[in-house]
This record gives sequence, structure tokens and C-alpha cells, in this order.
Amino acid sequence: MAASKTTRSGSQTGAKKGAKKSPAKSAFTKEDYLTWYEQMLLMRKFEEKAGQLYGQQKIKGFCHLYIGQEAVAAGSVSALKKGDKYITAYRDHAHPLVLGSDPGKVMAELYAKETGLSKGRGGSMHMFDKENHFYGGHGIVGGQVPLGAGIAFAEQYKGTDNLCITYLGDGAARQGAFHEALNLAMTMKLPMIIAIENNGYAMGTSVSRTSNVTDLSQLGKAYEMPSESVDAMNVENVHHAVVRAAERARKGDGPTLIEFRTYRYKGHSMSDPAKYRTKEELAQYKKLDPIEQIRNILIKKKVTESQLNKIDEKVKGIVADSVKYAEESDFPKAEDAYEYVYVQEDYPFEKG
Ligand SMILES: Cc1ncc(C[n+]2csc(CCOP(=O)(O)OP(=O)(O)O)c2C)c(N)n1
Ligand SMILES: [Mg+2]
Repeated sequence: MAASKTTRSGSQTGAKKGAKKSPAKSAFTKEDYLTWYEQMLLMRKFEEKAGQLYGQQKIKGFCHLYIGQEAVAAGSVSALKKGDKYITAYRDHAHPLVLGSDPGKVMAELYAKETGLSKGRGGSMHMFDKENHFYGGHGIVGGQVPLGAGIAFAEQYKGTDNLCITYLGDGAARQGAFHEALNLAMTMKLPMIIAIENNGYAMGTSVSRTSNVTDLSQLGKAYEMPSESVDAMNVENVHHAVVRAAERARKGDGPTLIEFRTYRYKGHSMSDPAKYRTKEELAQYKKLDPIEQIRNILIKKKVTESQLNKIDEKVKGIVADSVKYAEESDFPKAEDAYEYVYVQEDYPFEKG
């Protein structure tokens, strides 16, 4: 069936309708905005470069870009504390970058090099960085949601005050595993934030084509889970919503579902020309660009163009260094193909 152009506005007009905005008075300092600006710019520039390198076949396999959604990762990391855990799906290059993973290792993973974040065994969809509390990178749509509940349970069991934020897409919210995990998380009051990154589409299928329920915050209601929708083109809104959810989780009140209304500028993956949406729809979201919003705030706060350009140059340098590192790294050796498959060293099937 040829894809017809179904804009997401059939279900919800833009990111803003029905979604909470931040309080009128900003509680953030110039430094907070500068941090967000640099983080989001790094995610954007890193992935623009990854897209180019994919075109040159330096990066192979699947590659799903996060461009447009940066405020979700930046705003949630700023709202959480060290020790909190993160897990997401395959659109997973940006989260480790903002969590502090070495950009060189993220790029090397895209190149499938031994020095990559997952030692070159995972590639684009399977970033993993235990040190920075990033638990992947998962290719099975919705599969990470029960895993996120399990991570949250481990924290509850050990009696820590850490939580697990579990990101998923609007398409994943239609999976059975998502609903089972929500039920369990709410029944057990797990310290969990269920973060739906509603970018309007699951591959080429708009939200309104997958269910009658297009306000995804409603999905929590079936489990009496506190839930809200947030305009997530704006990093401040994301931050505030995650702070509210984190307070609840740390008090022992259990999980919160947040629908982050966002948008991906690129196709589903590198092989998607995105013909199922209109140019006008894309242009409308680009006007709300999360990085531009923060750049404008910084200019109002008297940060000069030359200061901002310095940040741009710094980020470009980090991205260039990451490519050099990936280029100069070696591929894993063929004889090491069975390395890192099992944790248990004497596992009987380890050597095939
Ligand atoms: C269980 C399962 N079914 C189908 C697929 C194929 N698939 C990969 S991505 C995707 C769309 C998911 O969309 P969404 O959850 O909205 O995430 P987004 O790509 O928008 O970030 C599908 C159907 C899969 N990987 N796993
Ligand atoms: Mg989606």
C-alpha cells in the first residue's frame, strides 16, 4: 500500500496542544542554559556527522537519528542525579553523549570498532555504558520497558534512592510488554519514570493510525499511574516534568508516565525518505527547534555571538576528534567473536 501523507496534526496539533509548559518565572541560571546549549549542540552535530558518515558507508547497518528530540535527553539528565539509571530503544546515540560517555567511543561503536562503547559488538542500536548508568540501546520495540521495570525493582530491593528512567517511542506504547510493565510498576510502586518520546510516528505510521488514544498520557490512567503530557521541544518543560516524577519515585510513591511531545527531523532510519509527512509539518516543528530556543534565551541573557560561536567550535572539535578516534581504531579480531557474550566465564556454550 502506498503511504499517504497523514500528518500527525490529525491527532494533535504540534507539540503544544494539551501539553504542560514551564512555570512563567525561570528558575534557571545562565550557566544552566549554557550547559543545555552545549549538550544539545553536541548531540545534533555528532548525529549530523554520523549521517554524513553513513552516506559514505563508514557506518553500516541500521542508524536511527535523534535530531529534533534533543531536549528530552538534555532536560531529563539535568533533572536527575548520579546513580539514576537510563534505558532506551535503538535511537540511542544522544543519551550516552549527554550522560558523559566518551564521544569517541560512541562514534567508534557506530564504526563497529573494538574501542566502541559496546566494544564494537552492538553498533548503532546497542550502545551500553554501565559506568554512566546507561543500560542500552535495545532493538526490540518496547522490549526495554520491562527491563527498565527490572532495573527499578533492583534499586527498590537494594533500598537505594535511585530510579530508572525508561524511554520508549509512541509505537512502543502499543506493545503488550509496555502495558504489563506499567501494571507491575504501579502495583509494586517501582521507582521508575516511563518517558514516552512521542515523535508522531512509528516508522511511517502516525500516532492516530495506531490507536484511538492519541494523547499518550492517557495510557497511564488504566493503571492509576500519575501521568502528564509535556511540550518537549522545550528543555525547561522536560526538566520540570522529570523533577516532579523523580520526587514521587524517591518518596516511594512509584512510577510516573510522561508523554514528551517531540519530533524527529530525519526519517525513521537512514533508509527512510519520510514521504508520509508533509514539508510544512516538518517546517512547523523546526520553528520550535529546542537548540534555537535556548540560543535565543542566551542572547537575551547577553551572551554574545562570539561566546556562542566558541561553543560551536568546541563542539565541532569534539565531533572531529571522535571521528579521528573511530577511524584510527581497529575492528574486533575474528577470533574474538565469542568474547563478551556471557558474563559467566565457564559458561558451557561459550566457545561455540
Ligand atoms: C517487536 C518489534 N516489532 C517491530 C519492530 C520493527 N520496528 C523497528 S522501529 C519500529 C517503530 C517504532 O516506533 P516508535 O516506538 O514510535 O519509536 P521511534 O522510532 O519513533 O523512536 C518498528 C515497528 C521491532 N524492531 N520490534
Ligand atoms: Mg515514534
